[in-house]
This record gives sequence, C-alpha cells and structure tokens, in this order.
Amino acid sequence: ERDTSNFNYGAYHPLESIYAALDGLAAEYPSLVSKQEIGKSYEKRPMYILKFSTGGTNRPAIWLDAGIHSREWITQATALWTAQKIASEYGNNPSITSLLNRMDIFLLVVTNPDGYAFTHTNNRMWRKTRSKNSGSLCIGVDPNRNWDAGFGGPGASTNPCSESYHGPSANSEVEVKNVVNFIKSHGKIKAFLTLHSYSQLLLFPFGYKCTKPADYNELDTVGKAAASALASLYGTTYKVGTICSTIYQASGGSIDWSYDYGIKYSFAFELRDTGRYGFLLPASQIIPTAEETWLGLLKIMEHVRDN
Ligand code: ING
Ligand code: ZN
Repeated sequence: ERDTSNFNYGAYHPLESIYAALDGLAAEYPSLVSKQEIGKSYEKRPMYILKFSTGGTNRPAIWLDAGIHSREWITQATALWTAQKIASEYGNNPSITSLLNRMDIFLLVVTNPDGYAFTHTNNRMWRKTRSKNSGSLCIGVDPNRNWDAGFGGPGASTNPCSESYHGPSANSEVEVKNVVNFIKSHGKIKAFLTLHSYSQLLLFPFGYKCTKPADYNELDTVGKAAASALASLYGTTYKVGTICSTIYQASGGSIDWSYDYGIKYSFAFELRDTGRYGFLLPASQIIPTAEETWLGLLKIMEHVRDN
C-alpha cells in the first residue's frame, strides 16, 4: 500500500505487503521515520529496518526485532502495528515523545524474510532460515540458536534436520550476521528487544547457562513492571524470568549475545497465546495483542530512557 491509512493492521500479510507498508510509513512520517537496508537474506531478499529519529547524531538507541522464527506471525504483525503506533504517538504521547527526543528506535519487522515467504507459499509451520546444509538434504538453521553466546551448547541440536539446529558456526546465517554487524557498527544500542510467540512470557538472560545475570534484580523488576502494564489492558498474564528458569536451557539465542555484548536491557517477549491456537493465532487477536504488548514495551523503553 502506498498510504498507511489504507493498510489493514488487523490482518496477516505477505512479505511484499509488509515491505510496502514500511515504505508507506516512511512516506507518511518523513521527519521521523526512515527505511534502511541492513543486508540481504540467504535467498537475497532485502532486510529493512525502520529508524525512528527526531535528529541528533549517533544518539543512544533501542533495538526491536520480530519474526526471527518465520511461523510466529503474530510477531511481525505486532511489530508493524508498533511502527505505526510509534509514528502516530510522537508529539501526542508524552512518554514516547520524551524518549524520541533523546533516543532513536530501530525496528526490524521481518528478521527471517526467506522463512516468512516460505510460510506463505509452502509450509505455514516453517521456523528456520532457508539455507542449504552441506551433507544433508534438510534445509535451514534455527536463527535463534546461531548467535555467538554459548554457541553449540545445551538446548540446540547438531542435527541439520532438527527445528533447533544451531548451524555450522556462530553467525553462519547471514540474517543473524546482518543484525550483529548493525548492532556493532551502531555502537550505542541500550536495549535489545525481540518478539517471539507463543507462551506469554517475558524472558531475560541467560538461556545458554542457568546462572543469574549480574543485573538479575533490575531486569526482573523491570520485567515484572512491564508484564503488569501489559496485563492492565485485557488481563493477559505473562510469566517473567530468565530463559533457563522459565522455559528451557537454549544456547545461541539473540538476547544472550546482546547481553554479553554489553546491552543490559535484553528481553525476549513470547506473545499470545498459551497454546489454544499457538502459532495460528486468529487475526482478530492481532490488534489486542499489539495494544497490550505496546504497554509492556513502553515500560521497558521508559526505564531505558531514565537509566
Ligand atoms: N521460543 C524461543 C526459542 O528460540 C527463547 C525461546 C527465547 C530461547 C530467547 C532463547 C532465547 O526457542 C520460541 N517460541 O521460539
Ligand atoms: Zn521463536
């Protein structure tokens, strides 16, 4: 769509429509929103981030990504709604306005574009990338086991046919490498937030080991405040805790890498639901999910702004 006012945020869309919506947002809010390519996927699709910035030079920034696992459609839909929300709330909502007067926000709506395209054309349940594995007929690597944080350890598979295959080496997946390169070259990312589904959890490090991070108390307090804000809208309950203590040990995950890299505010949201529909969350739940998630995201972003 050319004009975001014609875009239906309450529906699931193919990649091309999402990409057109990114252009629509940049066109509708040219003084706040710009689109930037951070590289190409394995199958050479562009990976686009939206930058929300009111000016300044190399301001501290917040990173938010979605769709690293392609079948988790509520995450790309929520991220796109969030883009529209940030753009339309600047100048109206004092909280996001003060944040954007000091910091930038970077939003990657479709972290795994090849997988996302594949979920529309071939297999709705595809999770991994679409890269070829040498010596195997099975395709793809789990991009959330491919980061350089306890790579190859417990909670990842050495089997290329597994849904949690970690890949031949850390950052072997170009989609992961493109994000790592961006974060490193930016140099002032203060929060790394990532959206998954489903289970209604708000997770923080670590996953590759079961020890508490140095910032456990602060992350747990901020996480609980975010979950409480999220629940205030529709009563959706989230559990908050470390990856290892809340779900399972999982190595090579993005927020463990970002935390160990020095980005203290590293969180993963597992959005709705708790399993009734799972990855096939009805489109009627997109806007309610995005609305409640926004309250949680805003709590974390306010804390980052003020600390
Ligand atoms: N869950 C995540 C997964 O990759 C996770 C949980 C989050 C693990 C953060 C490690 C780090 O398994 C889903 N649903 O993908
Ligand atoms: Zn996931």
